Amino acid sequence: LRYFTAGETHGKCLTVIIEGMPSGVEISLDEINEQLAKRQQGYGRGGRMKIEKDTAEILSGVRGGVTLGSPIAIKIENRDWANWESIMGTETANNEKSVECPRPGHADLTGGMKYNHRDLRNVLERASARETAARVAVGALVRQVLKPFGIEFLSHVKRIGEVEDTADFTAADFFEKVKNSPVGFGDENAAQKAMEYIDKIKASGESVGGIVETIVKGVPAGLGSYVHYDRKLDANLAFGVMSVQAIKGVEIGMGFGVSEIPGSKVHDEIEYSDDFHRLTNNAGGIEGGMSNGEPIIVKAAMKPIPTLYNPLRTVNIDDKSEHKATVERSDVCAVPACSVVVEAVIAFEIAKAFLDKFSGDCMADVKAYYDVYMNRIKNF
Ligand code: EPS
Repeated sequence: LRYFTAGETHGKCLTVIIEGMPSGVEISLDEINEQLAKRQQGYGRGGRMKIEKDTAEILSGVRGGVTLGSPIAIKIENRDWANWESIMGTETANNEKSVECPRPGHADLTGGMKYNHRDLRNVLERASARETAARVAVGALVRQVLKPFGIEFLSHVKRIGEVEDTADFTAADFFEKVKNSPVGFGDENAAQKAMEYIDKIKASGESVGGIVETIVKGVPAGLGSYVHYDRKLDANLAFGVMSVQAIKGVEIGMGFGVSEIPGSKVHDEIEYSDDFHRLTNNAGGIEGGMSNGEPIIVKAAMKPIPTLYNPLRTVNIDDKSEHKATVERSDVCAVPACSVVVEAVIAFEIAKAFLDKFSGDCMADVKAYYDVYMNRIKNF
């Protein structure tokens, strides 16, 4: 399973091609569009989200709502293109919105040096997190392979700047509350504080990051492998999550916490009743690079978006004079959106590991392999 994305933030559209989906997967376009809409929401987003209404158009690889086994192409239009056509046209383009003052923290400067772009717009157009809309579409598509096997994905925001949501995600109504929270929190009081904090940050011309957490339930033991580095599930999850714009840290299970306490408090004791399971889940569902049957828990830290309305110091790349960084319309806080994106890239890595393990050209074969394997390990 693999995919490619293409598209500039103010270009005509985002395009993605997904290859390696088995045939016979029932596809709901509504489920893809639901995730795209979710990515657009959240307290602290900027003006662009008022322009866009992200919807996926499936161009190939699906017939009558069922995958054919051939590559699947998806298009997401940029409504803002109407305002940028003369600047971003592929045939003719003017320099009206050229960028010479790179934003600290963005790809602008190094990207310009590397690709020899004197107009740094050529860098930011592709480095922008707009590209994550395409990846959300991929995640929403491939998780439809996993759905019949009872694998589900849940995400929430754990922190926005100095405000932490300490509520327990195992509480019965936690994710119902998350769904209705403008900041993706499970605790309403903490959510209120987070929104006030975002208002304060916005008023001071700042931006803010946070921590998001994804929980994957129903993953069978044995995805990934201990035998080779590039087959380790945790390594591939970390790769996928780190590849999301603005992510600076990834933790699995207890994460960095494992460095602070003794082994007996870290490792999850094993019990047998009907099947093997762990008494705790500090490992976050992964041991030896393999899923162990417990929920997979991944946390990611997002840095504040580099575009500041009260910009930082930088240098004009043409005359080398001291300047304030370019102010490009942006979001004050995109952490709730980031939780949707992180969930999507995790869905892709889990689907990839699942189809590596239960490889088949059609869903009937995938299901047959799955059943044989599950039966065997049940009697282990
Ligand atoms: C984004 C669209 C972009 C940015 C944001 C993500 O739209 P525009 O640049 O037109 O405002 O809001 O991109 C960034 C945060 C960034 O640093 O580039 C989106 O669709 O998510």
